[in-house]
Amino acid sequence: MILIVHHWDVDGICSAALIARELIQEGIEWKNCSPTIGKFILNERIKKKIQKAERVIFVDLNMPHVIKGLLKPALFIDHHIQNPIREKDITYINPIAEGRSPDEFPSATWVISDWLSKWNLWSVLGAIGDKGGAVFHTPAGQKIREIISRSDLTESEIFQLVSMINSSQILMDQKGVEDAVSALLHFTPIELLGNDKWIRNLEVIEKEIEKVFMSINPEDELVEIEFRSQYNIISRIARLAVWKLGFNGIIAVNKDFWGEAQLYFRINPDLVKRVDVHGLIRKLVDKNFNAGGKEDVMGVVCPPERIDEVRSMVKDAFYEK
Ligand SMILES: [Mn+2]
Repeated sequence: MILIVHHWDVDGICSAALIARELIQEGIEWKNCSPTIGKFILNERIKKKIQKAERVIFVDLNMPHVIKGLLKPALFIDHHIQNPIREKDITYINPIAEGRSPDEFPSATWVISDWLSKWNLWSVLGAIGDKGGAVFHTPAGQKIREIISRSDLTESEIFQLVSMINSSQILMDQKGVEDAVSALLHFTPIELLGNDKWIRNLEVIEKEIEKVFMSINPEDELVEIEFRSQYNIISRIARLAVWKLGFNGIIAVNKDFWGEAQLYFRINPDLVKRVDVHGLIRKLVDKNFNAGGKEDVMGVVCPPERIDEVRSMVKDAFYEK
């Protein structure tokens, strides 16, 4: 049996489906699983599954350390920036680590499709899942448009399907993530758009987000939102506030995400010259916070009692104090 271990996001799920379809065609028995949502380690459950497998295929998992001590043949396919893995019995496929441009390979699905010379809608779903609409303006954009135009779906239906496949991880539904691979294999894209469970998931997510937005003051330049949710909705909330509602900045805080606090800070892209988000991330990392992001967005996970310290540093950065 071959075990496919994949990321819990849309790219990971579609990458696993691309690999599984090849194995099915070869008549090879396979199973799939995903590490605990949000945790970049292999828990005991996965380690046991790996022990039982003859070979392992890791897809879209930015955790090259999993190879250490594996003791069986593996294929590691990724598109994250990494030092290339050179180890016995490990086949490593990552064009980005070999020096190719991340724009050419927006997702792990793209790497797999390129490697197999087989492209389909899953290749596109993974790329849009990872890069959003921006992927149309990359070197991969042309091919993505071609695949979409040959498919039965419109562009907006494809974005809808990406949200649907992504819904399980937002709701922290581990089994939902793992079952999604079989769903892709067994149903056509049109049928998937009618997947009852995913439709209900999206409704639950929308309701949770609406609840959070009820408390905001539309006059604020920097909107502050505080809530408690077991769902991983914080990045969607930050995007909605800036991209859809037009706020210049948002600080969103989930005070109790499975015992930890999450903070997301996003600014309007027009403000990236004024507000130094990279500098803020550096300051937080210097203080041992688990912070990461880009020029217009930043996320932190920390113990709840330290969240006010983060919040005041974010405000200082936004108001350039
Ligand atoms: Mn990916």
